[in-house]
Amino acid sequence: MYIALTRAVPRSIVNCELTHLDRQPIDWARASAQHEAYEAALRSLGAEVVQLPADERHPDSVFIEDTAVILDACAVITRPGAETRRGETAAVAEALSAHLPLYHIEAPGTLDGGDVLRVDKRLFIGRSTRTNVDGARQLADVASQYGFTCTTVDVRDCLHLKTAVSALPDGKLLMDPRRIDATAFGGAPRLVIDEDELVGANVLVVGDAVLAPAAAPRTRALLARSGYDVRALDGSELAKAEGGLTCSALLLQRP
Ligand code: CIR
Repeated sequence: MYIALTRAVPRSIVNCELTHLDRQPIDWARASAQHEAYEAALRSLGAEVVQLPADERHPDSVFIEDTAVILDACAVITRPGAETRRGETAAVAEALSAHLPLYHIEAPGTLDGGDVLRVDKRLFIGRSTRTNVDGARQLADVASQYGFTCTTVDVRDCLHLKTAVSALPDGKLLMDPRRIDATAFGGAPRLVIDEDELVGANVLVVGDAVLAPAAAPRTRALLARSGYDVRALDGSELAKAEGGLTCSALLLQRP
């Protein structure tokens, strides 16, 4: 049902960008093993995983989500907010061009895919330290041609919009309202993560399954009690690079 585009973990991940966390040693072998388990989980849910080779020149290139936004009938190649990440997009554009027509965010716009939350035909676009007003507007211009309604959301105390809010399989939101302007979502139904589990708000939805961080047991219990099919995944090593579970894949619906 899905093609999941991923990218192997480079050894240079130890030099990743950091915004909200202090640098801690990252064990490449452990990060790679967790990434392989992540890919295995995607396969077990019916996805075909297509892995791009590691790119040592770009320490954050495993976080492929930030390089493109998939909108069913097209993809938008981003212009990442961190200059060190701009060179990541070329290989992703080449891989995606086999599947979809491409649009590109142009300077002075910046946009990271981690700032784009899709709920059916709505896009919520985070304004963060990575995504600026011009980048958000360029994405909205493309997306509106494909029938999407776009709303911008201020991101306060986290890297990306999706660090603090995810959409569950039924469209309900899972969020940490302390770190974003939650009023932008109006009265949309929501679940609030456990307040001590900052990583709990970023979950990866594949069909009806919700892949949630092993490090957020209370949020997982809340999801299970609410009737979701929750699977725990350990992403602790890449979390030291400020990556959550959505960051390491781009999901394309198979035609
Ligand atoms: C960065 O700062 O760009 C990387 N160290 C982490 C990117 C995580 N990506 C995401 O949340 N979508």
